[in-house]
Amino acid sequence: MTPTVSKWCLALVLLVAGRCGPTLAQDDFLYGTFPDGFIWGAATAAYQIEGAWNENGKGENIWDFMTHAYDGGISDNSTGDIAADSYNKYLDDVAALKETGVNFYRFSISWSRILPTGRIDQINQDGINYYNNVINALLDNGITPLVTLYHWDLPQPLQEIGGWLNEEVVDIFGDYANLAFSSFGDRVKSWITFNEPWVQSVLGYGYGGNAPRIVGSGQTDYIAAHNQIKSHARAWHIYDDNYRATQNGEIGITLDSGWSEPKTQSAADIEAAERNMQFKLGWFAHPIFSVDGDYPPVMKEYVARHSAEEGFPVSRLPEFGQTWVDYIKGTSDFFGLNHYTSALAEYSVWEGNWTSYDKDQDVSTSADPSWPSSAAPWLKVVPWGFRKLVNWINNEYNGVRLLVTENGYADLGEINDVDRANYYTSYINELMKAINLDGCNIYGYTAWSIIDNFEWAAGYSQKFGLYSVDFNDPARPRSRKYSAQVYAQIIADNGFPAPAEN
Ligand code: GBH
Repeated sequence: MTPTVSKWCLALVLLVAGRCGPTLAQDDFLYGTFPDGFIWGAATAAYQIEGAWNENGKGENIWDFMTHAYDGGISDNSTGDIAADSYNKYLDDVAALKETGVNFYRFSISWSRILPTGRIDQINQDGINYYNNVINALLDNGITPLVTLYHWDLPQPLQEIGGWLNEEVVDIFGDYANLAFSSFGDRVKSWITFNEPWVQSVLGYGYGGNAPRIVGSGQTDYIAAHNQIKSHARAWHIYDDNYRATQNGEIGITLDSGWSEPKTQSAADIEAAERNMQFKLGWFAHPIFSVDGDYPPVMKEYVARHSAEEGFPVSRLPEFGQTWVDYIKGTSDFFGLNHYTSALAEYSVWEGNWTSYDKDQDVSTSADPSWPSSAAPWLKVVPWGFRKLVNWINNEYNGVRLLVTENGYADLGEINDVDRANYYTSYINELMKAINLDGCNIYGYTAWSIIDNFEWAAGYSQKFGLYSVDFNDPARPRSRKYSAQVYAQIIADNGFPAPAEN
């Protein structure tokens, strides 16, 4: 017996040393596979792909309105009027997904397509039919639908009553969610309420680069976020109360976050990086995923102090009150994470008598000049930041079940997209380290995006697709890129098995 036992012990020691030991440097590639049952997907969003902006009863939304304005605010003056024409060509998208071998497809419903005014009293049956067709085509091809209710495309009539600044929209969103659950929930078992409420709040209602282009950083962004968090909780409770028992699905939220690395090892920079994480991710995650609920204490403290210094009678950060804190806490069955890049964070006091979300943090962020860039200036390639981020989330929110709902790379549209393929390989490898070496509770990964699409304020100037779309051809043909082959191989292998020794 003894020799057998020691042989196993030795094997175990070697295994542990080889995997966790100091021999694995930060950027070293790790061979291995993901746990059995790990799920793989690819994503899109309605406004970015569908086109058909006013066809068959669809109403106008805030992106239609913004891009049609005299100064539409899009870098190449484009719109999503036609985009990839997925309203007509969704079967091509399903074929691409099938060829890639994904388990699931994450797409969003255009609120205005099924409720042209945003409100429940006028249902557009053609819109319902369209999503039924998409869902049924996916299921026929063995692909599970993962549906986002809100990916930034608020119906314009709701903007006219203030959009996310108006608390009435909380119940109106609840009605929309209810319609989606009752129409599609017999087949859709995974729901995401909001995609990246940070972006909707900070860019849409703070700095104003995204629709609805409201400028009021440090004020209106906080209010827009507040009402989106309440709306999320409202939809979760509607599902939990009325659908969960019969439909047996799950419902969560998708939050975006980069990783904030301290610029130096000074205590001030280490604290600044942590504070930056709490202001970005904690702002939305703490109310929903923490034990106590509510906004992060450090965020409440900093916004209150800055508000007082600026002469505001009360903090610019709204308060939930205990009833809402309790109503919001615990309202996500999984943690959806969108991640692309990292930043260096340092302590920095912003002088001046104006309000801003960034100023409230006493932090400045920058990119390390050694980090490779992409065609999107904000997107630097920092694979190790992904591993640190998911570890931070795992620690902060008690091993929460995490699904990566977006990750991807921008270029100018090459078919032989080696940089994108390398990005996917290195980022997915870091994710595997977080699971296999660090024990993070992560059950799936989603590539952004299956096809090239309308990249918001960057229009069609930046491409994220695994498949290219020819936007100059009315037929919008799709072609497979090199990265799609690489991603398909990772999926087929469930990771990166060591090459056979011979
Ligand atoms: C995601 O946002 C979106 O969910 C998706 O729709 C989008 O296509 C994809 O990423 C790729 O961008 O130009 O300096 O103002 C990711 C988070 C936050 C990244 C806003 C771009 C703009 C930075 N995004 N950020 S800046």
